[in-house]
Amino acid sequence: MWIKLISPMTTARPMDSIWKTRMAPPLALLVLGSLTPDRHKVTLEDENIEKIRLDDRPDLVGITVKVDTAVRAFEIADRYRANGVRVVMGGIHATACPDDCVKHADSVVIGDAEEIWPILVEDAEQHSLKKIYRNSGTVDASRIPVPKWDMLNHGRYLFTNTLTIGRGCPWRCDFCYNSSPNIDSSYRTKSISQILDEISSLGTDHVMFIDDNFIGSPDFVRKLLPEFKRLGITWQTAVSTNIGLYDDILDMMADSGCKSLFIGFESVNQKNLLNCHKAQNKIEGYDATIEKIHKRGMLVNASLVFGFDGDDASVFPATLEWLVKNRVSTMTAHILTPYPGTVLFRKLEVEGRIIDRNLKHYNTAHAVFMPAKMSPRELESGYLKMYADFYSWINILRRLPISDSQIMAYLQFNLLYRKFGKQTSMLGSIFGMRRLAEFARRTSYPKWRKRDADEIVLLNGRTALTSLTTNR
Ligand code: B12
Ligand code: SF4
Repeated sequence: MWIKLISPMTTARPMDSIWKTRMAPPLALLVLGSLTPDRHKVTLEDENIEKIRLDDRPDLVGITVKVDTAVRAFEIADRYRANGVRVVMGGIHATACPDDCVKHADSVVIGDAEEIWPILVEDAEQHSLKKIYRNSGTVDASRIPVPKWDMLNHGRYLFTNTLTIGRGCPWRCDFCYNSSPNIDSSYRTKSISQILDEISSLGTDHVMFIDDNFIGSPDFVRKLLPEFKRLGITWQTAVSTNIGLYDDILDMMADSGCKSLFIGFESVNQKNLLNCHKAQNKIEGYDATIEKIHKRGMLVNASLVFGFDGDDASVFPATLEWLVKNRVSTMTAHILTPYPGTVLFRKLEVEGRIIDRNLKHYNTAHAVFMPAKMSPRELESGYLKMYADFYSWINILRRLPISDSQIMAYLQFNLLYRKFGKQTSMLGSIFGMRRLAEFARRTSYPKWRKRDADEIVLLNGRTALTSLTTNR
């Protein structure tokens, strides 16, 4: 069979450039590529980097669906099905809201693909697809394969060095997709050798861990980090705010090449955090946590959410002041968004506060619900002003890192990615995103270089060559 996998167009926010939409490939589809038996041909089209064909006739189309891409995913699916091509949907939104997707697909996969995809492909071959596929239990992380990286046009993406050390998160915040009943967010890690093999398959010593929460198991991380040190990699990841409780892990992170941490602070109002069941975030510890990270030479990317019931218009200047005071390097702001399926969605639905059901607007740049203490317009304009103020010249200067070693990475993110992102990303289209990313890494992290397969095998000293030859 010919199986075509599709990633539909992301709905960019007003401040996003193509750096964002071409940031990284859809890892899920590369995983599906690896899970597909060799006798089938698998191809990938990502609408974020290329115009996709809709008039071809694969035997099966697989679409990954996120909330902001759902509308486009349905259009693509309807076109194919009108031509008699069978369509399967999976991914976060398909899992949280299978009933919406099933109207546009022959089959919907609920949850991880590792157990189901080989069964589904066989059913497709036998022309006996079922409407819904669901895992028999939590999928063990040992089943997660090395993604099939050779399906990609690497030059079109900013980063092709993404991986996870596991799946899930120990917490269940009301606004997060992890609070949806269909999402199996139980925290699981891959084995250390699986992770090292996956790092090897990337062919670089700068890697980005895109886990929900890298410190989901502090004990596991304590065993893993010495291996990173041995490999000599440079890396980045996302952690929850309780990282501030683990001085030893912070030491090990810095020592093993970690350069920056993305952290969901979400709000500087404790009541907001308690109301959305994000009780692990303790505001009184925020400043000390940031200081501990900075002292160890790592940057902080703060993720913030605006529009909680405790937020009035004063939340914007108060949060800005806190960010600048703590010299937070980068900020990703979001308007609180009730992803369908989450606890937050159900709460706002019951209260009759959902005012916009166009899922294209669920990209965290729109007020799709009625805020408690602001008008939707005030929330949207406060959010936009927050970006403008945080990335103003004066605040970029006021937030300059204390350590010289962080300055290049700081300026690149603040100026080239955020402030002048629309202009600089055009260079990426001309010269290739990957080349510019390599330039950025060389200047930010002087020790960075590409590694060839043999060198990585020597470093890893185990089964890496197998992964490289079979998966690249
Ligand atoms: C990396 C990442 C990004 C990257 C790269 C995105 C890309 N090209 O894929 C960047 C930074 C660009 C990004 C951007 C955004 N992101 Co994002 N992102 C993630 C993150 C952290 C990891 C995704 C990932 O690759 N996971 C690893 C893969 C292997 O897991 P997976 O996708 O779940 O796939 C498995 C199954 O779901 C299933 N599956 C998936 N697709 C398919 C398809 C078929 C056919 C089948 C059978 C199975 C299947 O099989 C896979 C293997 O088991 C997730 C959080 C998360 N843990 O998922 C958020 C997440 C997906 N992002 C989210 C959001 C909201 C966004 C933005 C809108 C944010 C913004 N304000 O701009 C944008 C735009 C999203 C978009 N359309 O791509 C939300 C989506 C919520 C929702 N209900 O859909 C998430 C869940 C974060 C969150 N906690 O809220 N994101
Ligand atoms: S800590 Fe982060 S990833 Fe985990 S449930 Fe909360 S918001 Fe989601």
